[in-house]
Order: sequence, then structure tokens, then C-alpha cells
Amino acid sequence: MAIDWYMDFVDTGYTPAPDELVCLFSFEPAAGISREEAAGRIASESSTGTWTTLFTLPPRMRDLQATACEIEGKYVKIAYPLALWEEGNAPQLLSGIAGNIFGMKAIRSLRLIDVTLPQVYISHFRGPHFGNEGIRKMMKIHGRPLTGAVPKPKIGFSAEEHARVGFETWMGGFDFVKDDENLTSVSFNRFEDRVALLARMRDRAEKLTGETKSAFINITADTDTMKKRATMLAEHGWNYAMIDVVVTGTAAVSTLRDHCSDLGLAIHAHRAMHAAFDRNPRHGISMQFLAKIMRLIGVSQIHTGTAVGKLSGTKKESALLADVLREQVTKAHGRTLLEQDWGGIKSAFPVASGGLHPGLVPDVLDIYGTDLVLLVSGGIHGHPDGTQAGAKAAMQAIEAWREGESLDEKAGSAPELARALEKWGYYKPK
Ligand code: CAP
Ligand code: MG
Repeated sequence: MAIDWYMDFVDTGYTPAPDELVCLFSFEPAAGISREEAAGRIASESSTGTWTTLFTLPPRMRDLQATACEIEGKYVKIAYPLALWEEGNAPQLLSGIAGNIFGMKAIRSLRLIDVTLPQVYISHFRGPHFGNEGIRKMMKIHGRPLTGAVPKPKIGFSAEEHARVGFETWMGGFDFVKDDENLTSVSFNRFEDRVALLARMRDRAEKLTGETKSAFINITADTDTMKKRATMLAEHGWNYAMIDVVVTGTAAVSTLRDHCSDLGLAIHAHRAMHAAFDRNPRHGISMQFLAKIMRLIGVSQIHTGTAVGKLSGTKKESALLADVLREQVTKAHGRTLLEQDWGGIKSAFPVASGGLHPGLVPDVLDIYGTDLVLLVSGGIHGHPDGTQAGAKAAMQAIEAWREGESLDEKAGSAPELARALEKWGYYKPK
């Protein structure tokens, strides 16, 4: 008597229907399991199946089963009927295509690389509230990267001290001050104090510079608290909220996307904890999948790496992530990216951050061009002449790149940049 029915989920002659979701996985079967059977198990356990044949099957069963339709080497493509998915429910999508399958004994390793989402599915999501052009209009910044810095050290400043470092950052020419991912509301730096004190400094810096200034203030907490904090931000005239989107999860981000949109707030998404599941190339979930889901839900920008800074990631990965976030139709790229037509979903910004200093700015702009958020934090606060000089040096490095001038040439007429190069040169932190 047959025990399982995993092979019912394999049909390499099958062509996915236009309204089906299609996932790309890489996988390694466990010993004694064929590639076909492993592929069938992934399709089965991520859609309707289980380990044994069953006494009763609902009549609509056949129409709901996922199909492993392309198996090539360590790669498998699986097509999922639309009816499997609840409209607009990102957590449910992950429970299916990123759920139990990672723990199956029959699969030694499994990586969810990407998914193509049909129009009829993405039409139930709102995407980013502003889109990149909308953000640029709101901040009155054109033709150059949006720039920002996190006060460093990450935690330790009082709210007053934090606001003062913020003022110096803005006076050096930067657009944004950003909280660190682990700064929320601690005894010596309460959220509400920081919001109010930074707002006062923002208004002063805007008056003195004539430029629009803003901040990514971290509201990360339980969902109800995050909603209250977002409301407080709007009450103080802020136009952004920052959320640690991986640790809070797709459910909370979905709720806050709507709440922030009603308040006219864009969302800066920090991806802290992402490397716990996307760094191992054989097992886990890719960063491009995470970036795709977060654009779908509706963050305005998310961190995408630097390749040259202190954190892991390659140039190719960052360039592909930028395509996932910025393009209206993301082109397929080998076995790392599937084609995605984003329909009515607006664009989002890639964010380059992590171990950057003025000497590395050209490397980053060579990867991304100017359509990004560039965060240089330790790389301005560690400047020999302080934060304001550090920000000026980074802005001078951006200018040099836009003018096609080398940093050494530019340093001749840019003293802050010259001092930065004295300290860091072109050092790549590791
Ligand atoms: C950078 C940073 C960011 C990382 C996040 C930090 O500070 O504030 O959180 O860039 O990583 O805490 O390390 P520095 P990623 O500029 O001083 O290094 O952007 O890869 O998500
Ligand atoms: Mg940080």
C-alpha cells in the first residue's frame, strides 16, 4: 500500500498559469532521496500535502496542489495556485513558502531564492506610500543620494546629547539623522524626549541651512506601542518612522504600513537579524526575497549592503537588490532573481550603510548610482575634526563622484575630505 503521495506534486511538463505564484528554490536532498522526490516533498509540504496518503480528500484538492514544474541540478521551480493564498496577507504567504519545509529530514538544505508574484496577487498590497520620486519631492533632494548618519556610539547618548549630534550632522549638509537598530526608549534616552528635542534641532538646522531635514526615529516595539510612537512622530512634524522589520515581522509591518500611510509617514526599514537566515548560501531565505516582500508590504527603503564596508554582501547582490526595489519591471537574473512586474506598486530606495567613510563613497556610488540612501555614521563621527566636518567630507566625496573627479584631486580644494583621507584613506573595514 502506498504510504506517501509526494510524486503527485511533480510535473516537469507543467507550464505555470499566469495567475500562479512561482518560487525558485535551491535544495540538497538527504541521503537516499531522489531529486524528484525531494522536489515533490517541498511542493507538497508548502501547499496542501503531508507525509502519508489520506482517507478523505476535499474535491477541490487537485486545484490547490503546488507543482514542482522545473528541476535542474540543485534548483527547482514550484508553481502555486492563487487560491492557496489570502488576499493581502504576507504572513500567510511566508507560512506557506517559507514555513515547515526548512525543517524536513528528507531535505539536507533548502534556500528560498525568489518568487514571481502575479498581478492579481500583488494588487491586494499597497506598496510604498510615496515612491522614490515622492520622497525626493518631499525632501527637495534631486540628482544626488539622500544622506544620513546614526549617532555613534550606537547607544549611550542622552536625548539632549543625541539631538546635538543630530544638529551637527544636519549642519554638515546631511539630510537625515537615524536611530540605531537597538535604540528605542531606554532610561537615559526616552523615545518621546528624543522626538521632541530632535524636532527642535531640526527646525533650527532648517532655518540656518534653508534645507529640508528629517530623521529615521526607531519606533520598534510591540505593535500597539509602535502605532502610538508613529502618531507622536507625526505630531512633531516628522515625515518618517524607522522599524526593525525582521524582528517585528511582516504582520507588524503590514499594520504599521497602513497606520504610517494615514499619518503621511514613510517607513525606513532596518533589517537587523537578516543575516541569521540569508547569509548561508545553501540554507535559508535570500535577501532579495526579503526586500521583495518588504516593498510589497510598503516600506519606503531598506538596507541592501555596501560590498566594501564592514558587513557581508557582494556588489552583485547589492546591485540586484537595487533592481528589486527601484525597477517597475525587475528583470530575471540567472538563478538569483526571477522577473517581477510590479504593476501599481511604487518604488523603494536601497540603503547603503555599514563601515562607510568618505573614502569609500565612490565605490558605493559605482554600485548604486545616485538613487539610494547613503548612510555614513562611524565614518563622519570618527572624522579627526568632528561630526560636521565628517558630513562635509562625505558630501564633498559625493560631489567629486558626480563631477567625475578623483577624491585625491577633490581633496585639494576640500579640506574636510583631505582630513578624512588622512585618517581612513581608502580603507575597507572588515
Ligand atoms: C552602521 C549601522 C547599521 C548597519 C546595518 C551599524 O554603522 O548603524 O546598523 O549598516 O547593516 O549599527 O552597524 P556604521 P546593513 O556606519 O558606523 O558602520 O546596512 O548591512 O543592514
Ligand atoms: Mg546600526
